[in-house]
Amino acid sequence: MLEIHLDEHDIDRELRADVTTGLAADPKWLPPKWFYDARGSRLFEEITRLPEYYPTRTERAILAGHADDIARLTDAKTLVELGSGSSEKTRLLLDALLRHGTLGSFVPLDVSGAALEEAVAGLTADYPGLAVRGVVGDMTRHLAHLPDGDNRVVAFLGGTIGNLVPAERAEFLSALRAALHEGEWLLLGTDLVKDPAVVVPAYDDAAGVTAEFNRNVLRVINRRLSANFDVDAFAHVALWDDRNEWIEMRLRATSAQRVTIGELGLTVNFAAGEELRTEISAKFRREGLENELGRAGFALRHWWTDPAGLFGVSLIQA
Ligand code: AVJ
Repeated sequence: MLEIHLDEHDIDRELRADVTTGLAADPKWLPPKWFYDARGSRLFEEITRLPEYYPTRTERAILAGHADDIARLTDAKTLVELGSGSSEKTRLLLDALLRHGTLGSFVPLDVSGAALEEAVAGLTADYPGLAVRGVVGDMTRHLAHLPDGDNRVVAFLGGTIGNLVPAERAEFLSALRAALHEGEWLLLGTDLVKDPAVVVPAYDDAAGVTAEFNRNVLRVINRRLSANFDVDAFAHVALWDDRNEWIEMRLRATSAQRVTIGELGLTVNFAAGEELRTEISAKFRREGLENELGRAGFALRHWWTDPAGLFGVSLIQA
């Protein structure tokens, strides 16, 4: 079952607004959510299997080690997953929560109706007795539409919270806190600050998959807005911003480019060497995260990492 708070028309309007604003800005930027059409989602899946990209497998191992703790500590009746995508790691949690005996429903929320439909169908077949209800929505805007219940656990995994800049994060956490009752839970995955020699290759892999993923945003704009970006004239850039402690992905025009965006009646010029920012992926420290959570009215109750301290999973209470 799918509940839709966001349709193709809303998404189209949002894309037009983002492209209009971002390409007129100096420096130019585009929000990372536009990477994920069918091809972009496939490329991201491929990234998660790269030797350099540690976050996915590390988070999975942490969850595998603590899923039973999470079940025991929360007594979750409803599991909500934000940005669920393929819901693969979710199964670890569902299995543990069902073993524990409290779970009755699962609510994945994602912007992609197609991905969600597939996930819901698979989960409904594999978990008879579990009520699975997909919500098509934007996790930064549709938190108020989460189904009510008690003992809800909201999972936001993968480190995706790092795609938000600090002000957006504060706004997101406050909105989520407002949508929860006191005592309910947030299960949050955060990539951690570490040696740039480890983190940079995760965003600039030897096989060039991340470069293709990055350039995919230009293909999305070409297709959806009748634009004519010469995709191969943009080089992938991944750099560590030491002050902000985030990875920044950019696309650098390797020569001067004039791009027309047919649907917007817009022409955009890039100087040779000009960069377009396509993603930030912030890395966290426990203390900083605890402070941010506190300001939003949350308390960090449990903190789990892998032995090398690459990735953090925290269990947070409203
Ligand atoms: C899915 C947002 C967690 O920031 O690591 C992977 C996306 N970007 N490689 C991340 C991504 C480049 C990923 N998140």
